Formats: sequence, structure tokens, C-alpha cells
Amino acid sequence: MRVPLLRRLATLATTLGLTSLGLLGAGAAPAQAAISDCPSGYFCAWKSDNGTGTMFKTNKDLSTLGTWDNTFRSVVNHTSKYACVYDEPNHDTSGMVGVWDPDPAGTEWGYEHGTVSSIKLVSTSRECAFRAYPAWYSAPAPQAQGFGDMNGDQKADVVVRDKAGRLWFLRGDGSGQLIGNSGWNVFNALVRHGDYSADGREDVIAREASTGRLWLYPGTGSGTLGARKLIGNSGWNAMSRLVGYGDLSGDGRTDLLAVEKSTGRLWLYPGTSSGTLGARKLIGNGGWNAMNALVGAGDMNSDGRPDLVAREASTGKLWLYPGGSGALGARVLVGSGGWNVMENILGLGDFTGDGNADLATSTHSSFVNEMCRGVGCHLVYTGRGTGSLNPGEVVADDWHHLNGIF
Ligand SMILES: [Ca+2]
Ligand SMILES: [Ca+2]
Ligand SMILES: [Ca+2]
Ligand SMILES: [Ca+2]
Repeated sequence: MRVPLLRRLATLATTLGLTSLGLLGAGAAPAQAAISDCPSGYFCAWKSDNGTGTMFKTNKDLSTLGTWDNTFRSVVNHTSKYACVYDEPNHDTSGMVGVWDPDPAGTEWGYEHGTVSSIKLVSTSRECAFRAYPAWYSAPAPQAQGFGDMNGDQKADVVVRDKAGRLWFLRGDGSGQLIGNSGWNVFNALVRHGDYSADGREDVIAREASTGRLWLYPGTGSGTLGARKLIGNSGWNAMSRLVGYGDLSGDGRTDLLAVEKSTGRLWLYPGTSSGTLGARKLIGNGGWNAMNALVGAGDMNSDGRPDLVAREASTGKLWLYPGGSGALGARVLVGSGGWNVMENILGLGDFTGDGNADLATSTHSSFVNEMCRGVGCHLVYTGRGTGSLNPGEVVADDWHHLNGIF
């Protein structure tokens, strides 16, 4: 069906796209002939409201429609892509933008408004009005942090999984690079925080939903990932959370933390020189299921040891658990509430360039701020170097319609 695409401007939410004029379901009488006429892989349209008369079809992007300009009254998107329809030519988003969902079976058709002037077929709905990935900007840190930086330029990077299962590397200059063509949606946890394979390059760890297996994707040092290696045979779905932490065990190697779903216990899986994980050690007796976000945030309190940030589900409070020698110290409140409006909380080290570790977030639908509201607002919380954070600042509004940011 056709859905209007939300597009937020800097100061307020604006809706692009007309309200759908409705959808005729499969089997509606006048649609049968029209649907069967539209070949698989094509977006088709008619000048009539009932799919009769001459048929328009395309299987590629069109920046103008020639004699078909402003004529579409009924359409079928018989493709596996999202069909973006623009009131303006050249896919210009200053006018109305509508999105027809993929309909690979070609069984649904609906009304258009006689206003379409260009068409684009894309893999994710956000690409109708945005790039596939959001913009990410980071300043160079004064010194290498050992995590947050996959290409070794001392600028913190972000990795994004889109809804089509592609993986994008955001190097911090607003650009994005495709580093995974497809298939990444089979994972139900994606973790990165430093070097697990002991080659000095930051890696990614991924948990396969269907098998509970854990895979190491070694970083190549340029932002891309090398051939994966199995580091956990099974059972990892017993964990409600996986956290790339940094070195807690004190041997200089990056460790993984995991919360056991059934017990609420927190386990440390020590990193080894081979990229595998060593024998686990209990570092939290229970209660960790009360936390609905855990972030390996790096050294937030400037004592030279990485720390853990945790969000308490019942209160929306943010706690800092200072890292010690193989254990976490007594927690300190660093966010008094309201943090449950965050969809993602990212620990990427210092990305503002003052030497203090920061946090980056993106929001759920319930977020409201004079600069941005709803899903996909991106806020930066600069660290003070003491463990506490400065108030969040909205810096972007296009972190929505994605399937993971880490
Ligand atoms: Ca970098
Ligand atoms: Ca590595
Ligand atoms: Ca370690
Ligand atoms: Ca610390």
C-alpha cells in the first residue's frame, strides 16, 4: 500500500505525502485484469481509477514521465522494491513523496492522485527521501582510544544496519560506505568495541538468531570486514544482552560482557590472543535484567579504565558502573531519568575532540524536543571526564527507518 513518508525538518515534524486514497484488495473486481497485465518486476499505472485502458510500466528509476506526467490514477507495484512516487520531477523531495510497499506477488493495487512526476525503486523506504544511512560527524580524538575507530584515523565511526540487511560504515564526515551487501538481518545482536583478534584493528561480533552462534568479523583497518570466524558454537541466545566492553580483565585484551536471560547474571568473557573467548567469569550475581540497555562506553570517568553505562528499565535512569580490575565498582547515577526515550545509546569514545568520552543516542517515537520529535532524532551527550554528562543536544533528525546502529 501507499504510505506517506515522514520527513522531519530541523525545527518541526512535517509530513510529506498525501493521505492514501485507499487500497483495493486482491480480487476486487476491476483490478483483476490490471494486475495480471503488470509484469513481475514492474511498477505499473493507469490513467483510469480502475486499472483499465493503456498501461504504463517501468522497472527502473524515471526522473520524468513524459506524456504520463501527472496522469497516474491507479497503480500496482509488482516488484520487491519500494516504489517512491514524487509530485516533482527528478525525485525532488520538496513536493509530496509517497511510498508504495513492495508487492512481489502483485496482488494489491491502489489509487494515485494524478500528481506523480517521477519514480524511484529502492531497497528501503527511507531512501525515497534520504540516503540509505544517516549522517554521522565526529571530530578527531587527541589520542587513539582502541575502540570506536575502525579505520584508524582517530575519528569515531558508526556502523548502521538498514532494513534491507545491508551494513554501512559511517566514517564521521557525513558519508557512508557499503560494507555488507545483504544478509545482515539474520543477526539479533551486533557488537563492536575494540580489537578481539589481536591485530590492532577493531572488529565486529554478531549473533545469529536462528542458531545462537557467535561470529567474529575481523576488521581490516579500513572500515570493511574480513572473512568471519566462528567464536561461539551455540547457546548465545540464552543471553539477553551482549556488550563489547574493552579490557576489564586487565590483560590488555578486549572482553565481552553478557547478561544471562534466565538468571539476570552478568558474565565476563575474556578476550584471548586468537579472537576466541576464554572461560567466562561471573561479575554480577543477578539483577541485570532490570537494565534495558548496556553500553561499553569507554573510560567515562578518566581513571584509565573503561566503564559500563546501564539504563534501568523501570526508572529510565542511567547508571555508570566504573570498571575496576576484573570487576565493576559501585554504580554512580549519571542520568536522573528520561533515558527510555532512547532507541540506541552508543559508546564511541571521544568524538567531540576534547579527550572526554561521549555518548551518542537516537530516539523512539515518544521523544519530544523543540528541535526534533519522534523516531530518529540523533542526540549527542558530551562527557565531562568525570563520568557525568552534559545535557543532550539534537544534532540530526534522520536516524530513523533503520535496523540497528552500533
Ligand atoms: Ca575512524
Ligand atoms: Ca581485530
Ligand atoms: Ca581482557
Ligand atoms: Ca573509568
